[in-house]
Amino acid sequence: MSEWWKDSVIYQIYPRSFNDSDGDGIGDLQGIIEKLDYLNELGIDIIWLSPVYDSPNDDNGYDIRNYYEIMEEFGTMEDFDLLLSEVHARGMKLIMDLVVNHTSDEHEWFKKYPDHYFWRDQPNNWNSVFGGPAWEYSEERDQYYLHIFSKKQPDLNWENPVVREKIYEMMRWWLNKGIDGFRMDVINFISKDPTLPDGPDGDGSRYFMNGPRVHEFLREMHEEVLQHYDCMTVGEMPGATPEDAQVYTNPDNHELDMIFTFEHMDLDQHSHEKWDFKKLDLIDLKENLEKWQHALHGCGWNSLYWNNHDQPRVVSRFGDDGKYRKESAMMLGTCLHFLQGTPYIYQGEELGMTNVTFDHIDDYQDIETLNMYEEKRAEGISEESIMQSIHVKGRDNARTPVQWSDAPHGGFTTGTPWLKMNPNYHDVNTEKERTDPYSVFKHYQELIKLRKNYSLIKNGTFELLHRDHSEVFAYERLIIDEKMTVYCNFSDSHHKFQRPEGDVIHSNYQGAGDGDEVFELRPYEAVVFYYF
Ligand code: TEU
Repeated sequence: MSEWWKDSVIYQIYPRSFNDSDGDGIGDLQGIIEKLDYLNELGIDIIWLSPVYDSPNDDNGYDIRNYYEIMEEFGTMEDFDLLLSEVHARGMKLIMDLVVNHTSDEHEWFKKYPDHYFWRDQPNNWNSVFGGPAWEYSEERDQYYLHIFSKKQPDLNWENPVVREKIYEMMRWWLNKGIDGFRMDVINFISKDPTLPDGPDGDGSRYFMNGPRVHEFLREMHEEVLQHYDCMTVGEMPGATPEDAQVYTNPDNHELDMIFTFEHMDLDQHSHEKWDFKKLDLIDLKENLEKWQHALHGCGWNSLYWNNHDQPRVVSRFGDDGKYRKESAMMLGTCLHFLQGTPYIYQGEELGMTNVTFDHIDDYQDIETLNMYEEKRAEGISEESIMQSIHVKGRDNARTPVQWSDAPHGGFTTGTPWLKMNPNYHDVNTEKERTDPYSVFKHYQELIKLRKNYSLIKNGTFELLHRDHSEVFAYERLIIDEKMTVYCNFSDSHHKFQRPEGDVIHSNYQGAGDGDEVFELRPYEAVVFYYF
């Protein structure tokens, strides 16, 4: 089967915040259908849909109550079928989120089958990702159950073959409908050390990340399900190293097509504590991406992303969301899209959408943010300092609704949005972006086209240039007698370099690369030279 995902650009939709068709303030499937022509115009190939299954929404759909039903607020199964056929009619593909490390505690399996989960008389010392212990006491059973995420997300016990078969059956059911693959939520957490030992300082990750049977389970899933379909898979994998990724994504191993690493997302924080942030050192980022480019070249496959529904907006994070918002949003796009791998665009990234700074905790909705707030307040940490962390790192930064126009609520809804809009929607919205000749949207359109015109981007080797430069990320892509040189200025300073060979094929500035011997990079300028 052809590896079509290697030639594709993927667009992630977080349905709750994408487009609301019925005025209840929550995005829905009909809302997505209304915007398929927009996505087609952008030029993307594949849509990744964050969970749309029936859910009590403790974690916005990542807590699934029924894998075979659509969440009421999002529509019906008929709406889903229509969405799928409309996506296919436009020559695009659709992949679904597969959340099978855990279910909702309201899933019928949790009520009926204790052996599908982890129950113990005594909990171990693990902490949950969303704060507090990873074990919840049930009076009914007089036992504790394991939940690595919220207490409404009990972990499934993959040691039980019945659980695995039920999951495979559900995957077949969706693939038989014609979907084109899965993004697999924390899929490297599915195999736990069955003795569930205590971890250092309550950190159990060494006993559940990349656990003892994870490769066996994924190979079984491939054999039982995936190999029978022309589909793609991407595994979300916190804590996966390049060496792990080589095993997961090497086609000879029959596991997954690619994974999401977290390494480059964790560079602006101290240790594993996401709220303990520090300024990104660009050299760390360059060396990290270099490591991944080299590790998977010729033996696996990278996914390329700056953004998703869990991460702050990249233009605010690694760019400049003030004076150079447009320039830096474009530069970041260029920097990522010329690497080897499959690029992911998260909704609104193509507009240069930014983080938000709501003043009050009541304006936030995310469980991780709200739990952290409570915990830190109880520890006596100041309101001001907690709010600052939320402004920098909170997941709701990515979840404010997509800004379609200058109309009330950015044209997202005629009702009241479930999460407040970013107030900058008057300046940043799709209508403006599509008419403005200098726009982030048009820049992304071009990036997507360039990948299709130059196979070097897909196949070439990667060489980091100017390794020790702390403000410029430059690299070369090479194959036989073709070469691309990419220069990206991550600062508002001017920098001069010797001009590489070739013609300028892409930039975010007029007159980029001008000069015989030497050329200048202006603030947040990106320029790509092509030589053959
Ligand atoms: O995220 C997994 C994950 O590790 C995140 O919790 C991440 O550490 C955190 O968001 C950083 O702030 C996946 C989903 O993408 C996320 O939305 C879910 O909340 C989580 O799994 C549980 O399903």
